[in-house]
Amino acid sequence: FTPFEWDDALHLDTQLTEDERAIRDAAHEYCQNKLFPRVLKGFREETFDRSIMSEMGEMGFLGATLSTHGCADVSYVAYGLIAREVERVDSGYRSAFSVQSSLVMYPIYAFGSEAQKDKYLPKLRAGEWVGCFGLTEPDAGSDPGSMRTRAKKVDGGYILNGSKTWISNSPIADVCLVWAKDDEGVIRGFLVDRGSKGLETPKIEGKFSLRASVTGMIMLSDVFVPEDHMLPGVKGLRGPFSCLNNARYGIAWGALGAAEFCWHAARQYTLDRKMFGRPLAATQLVQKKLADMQTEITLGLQGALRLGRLLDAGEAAPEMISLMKRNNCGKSLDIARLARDMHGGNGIVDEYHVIRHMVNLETVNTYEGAHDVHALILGRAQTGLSAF
Ligand code: TGC
Ligand code: FAD
Repeated sequence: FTPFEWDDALHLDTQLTEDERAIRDAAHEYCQNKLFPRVLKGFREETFDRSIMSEMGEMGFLGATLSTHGCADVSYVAYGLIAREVERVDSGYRSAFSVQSSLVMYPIYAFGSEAQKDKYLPKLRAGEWVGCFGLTEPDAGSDPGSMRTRAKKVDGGYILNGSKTWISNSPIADVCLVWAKDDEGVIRGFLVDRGSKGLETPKIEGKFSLRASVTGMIMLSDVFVPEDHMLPGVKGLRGPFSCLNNARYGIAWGALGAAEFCWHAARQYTLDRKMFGRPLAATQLVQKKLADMQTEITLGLQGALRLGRLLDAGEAAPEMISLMKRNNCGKSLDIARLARDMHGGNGIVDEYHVIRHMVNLETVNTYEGAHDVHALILGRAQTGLSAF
């Protein structure tokens, strides 16, 4: 037998290619040296430092799986490893990375015209422009098919009316990808540029979760969008869901980054903290909690890696993504709650970071398909019965 590595129990490291390890290490260094020092201020003041987008662009993170317009053309596994490193610092920073890459750049790449790709992809890749993805509405969350936002055909384009809510980055976005129903009731994607008359993107204040990410609404009041701003290559819910597949996959890795931070912090804290004359880590209850964290994280990472390899081979199904997104978010949230408890009173202080991860993971467990909604997707896939 080889010696046991407590923090890489099933040797994830040796299952990666040399390129993937190099990308992970570069991402780790950037995230720890550049992102981590800013997160307390961002979270306390509920602000997102816009320059993070440009830095991620410089690092080649944005749209990294795409193969055109200067994008890095890395594997899905490498994309997942970046998400894990970013979310090890904060789920809100990973949100910024996911939205730009999977929810804005990917649909332009997959469904956009050549002119749309040429106009948007280079600027989004560089982080020079920020994009946002408007699907959710005040009365259409888990059921986006019931959206009310409308795109009425007029001479030379469309008039958009409606409102989107809970939109990551909308207050700072240069372009909003808005999903709306046309005159036939078919969902289409529209690229709405900042400055369009009738467009407003107010910030949502008072979040207790994901405070280092800016979230807002998209209000559309008779906004004229030229014909060539509609994504020509996709119709129906398949459009937004195709983007969500990629983002949900990244979250399956990312959530585990946050969980790993919490696990390592709980281990160190209970090794250092003495109570009843011995380290907390010398107690059976604490060791059981650490063993549970280690087990779930190890299994979750293996699942995420397997899914990434299937995506890279073009052999993944959306239900696989639901399974891993649901499992890894739910397990990471449990781990963060345990870590918070193991820190005792200190666990509620932001300088120990575990409570920030804990409250962030409440959002991560809800967005991109709530935990129970993914259970219903899996339930439908194995029974043939829709229970939504
Ligand atoms: P359903 O009948 O299942 O499907 C309608 C059409 O869509 C197609 N489709 C998919 N295509 C590709 N990938 C997928 N994962 C797909 N899922 C469905 C399907 O084939 C069908 O196509 P067609 O051509 O036959 O019409 O639709 P439904 O209305 O019954 O859907 C139910 C349900 C629950 C599965 C779905 O609505 C759902 O997933 N709800 C969750 C909503 C959600 O995830 N919202 C996310 C908003 S964006 C966000 O949260 C960003 S946070 C970003 C961040 O900050 O990181
Ligand atoms: P609801 O759909 O009202 O669900 C409430 C509860 O009911 C959940 O627990 C759900 O699991 C449960 N539920 C729903 N339907 C059923 C059912 N049939 N059976 C049993 N239980 C059910 N959206 C975007 O479009 N773009 C973004 O960039 C974006 N960013 C976000 C950022 C943040 C910080 C947050 C919090 C959300 C964001 N969202 C975004 C929205 C997110 O995707 C939605 O919040 C999510 O899809 C859930 O919708 P809802 O909030 O309307 O909850």
